[in-house]
Amino acid sequence: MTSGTAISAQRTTPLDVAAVRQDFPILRQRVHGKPLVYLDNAATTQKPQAVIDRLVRYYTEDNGNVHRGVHWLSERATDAYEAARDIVRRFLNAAESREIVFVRGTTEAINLVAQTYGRTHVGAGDEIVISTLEHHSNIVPWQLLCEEKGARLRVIPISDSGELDLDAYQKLLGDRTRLVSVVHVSNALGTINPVDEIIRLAHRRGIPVLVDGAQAVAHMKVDVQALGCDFYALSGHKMLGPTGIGVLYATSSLLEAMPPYQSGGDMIRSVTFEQTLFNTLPYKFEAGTPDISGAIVLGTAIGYLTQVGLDRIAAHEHELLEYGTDALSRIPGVRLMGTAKQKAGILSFVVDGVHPHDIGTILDREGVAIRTGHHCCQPLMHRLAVPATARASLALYNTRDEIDALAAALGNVREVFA
Ligand code: 7TS
Repeated sequence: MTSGTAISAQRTTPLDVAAVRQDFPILRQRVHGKPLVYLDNAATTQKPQAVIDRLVRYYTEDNGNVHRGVHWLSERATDAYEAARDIVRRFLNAAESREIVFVRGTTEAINLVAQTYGRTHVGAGDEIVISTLEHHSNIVPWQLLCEEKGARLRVIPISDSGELDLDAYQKLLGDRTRLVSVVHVSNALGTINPVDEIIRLAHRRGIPVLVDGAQAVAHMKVDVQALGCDFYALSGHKMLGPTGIGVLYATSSLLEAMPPYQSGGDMIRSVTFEQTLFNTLPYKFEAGTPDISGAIVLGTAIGYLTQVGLDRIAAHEHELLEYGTDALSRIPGVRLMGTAKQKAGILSFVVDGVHPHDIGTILDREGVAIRTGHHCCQPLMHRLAVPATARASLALYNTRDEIDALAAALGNVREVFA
């Protein structure tokens, strides 16, 4: 879409969910004799046919190792791999494609920063600021680093509705703060954090900020330059792409100054037994044969998301969130967890007298897939004083009918335990 008219049409025309659903073959399945209602998108999203086809086509026509052969297939695979990097760059609006490092996922992206930037910049007595909303993958790497260095983890508290306390955040920032690392959208509660403000406040003191974008990029437009973040992490499988591929965005000045993460082939310029010179960005951080097909297919997934339009996806999911919030609030005994004003499509809840695991099992019999448990956010569960929640998480292909199916199945849960 290039014309102004087409772009404004994209903003105003609602998403055609029926057409979108046609693109996702897995959604046609029946589970236990019932139509599949897939509401576990925060764990992983389903894949459109275009993504599946591209994966098959890669191994049918394009497979070769990248950056090494002069032969046709190697060049073809290299071109597609580097084209995918540029698709990611455009998607995130990064300034340069060398700021896009392919990794396995958000977890690896955060570990990379902890092990490279973290190990060179954090020392005894220094502090790293995270928040109560973080996934374990944005807690444990910092905890390990702090243990190694004698540094301290500081945690931004939240309100009962699941919003960050920005006054407390400002007070946490000090001369010893070396990094702020916060989630963009909470996977457990759906809270959309004011990351622009968080970054602005950190940058006033010259502190870099990492944003965990795992739950944001498939649901809203993200512009890393507009945000001004220093690092942004994402997972391909949560944005219609395959598992095993993800991205670390970092500004080129930071990446240049960081030591390599893993070492071996592809990340070197020259090796002697005495000395190794590292490759240029981003290859310095991509040791070994990467997930070539994963990166290429992630490019296809991004193309799909962009074509449908992230503004339309966000509007559709917001409408469903409101519909679902209303539907669940009417069910006696259901208590919604996380009622932030700015929320993405996540409905986390508990049901009086029923363990979340039992909710999940009963819903599964109705064909409704949700996740139950602590969602890899045990400190957050502790703060909310619940051991676990049941969580329905939305994506572009979900419908009001599916929310109705969730609400009806939840009615059964209470009958079973009445
Ligand atoms: N950060 C957030 C906010 C996440 O939601 C997840 C995965 C991760 C990081 C880790 O991503 P990975 O792709 O490296 O594993 N969240 C979930 C979830 O909510 N249910 O299953 C995985």
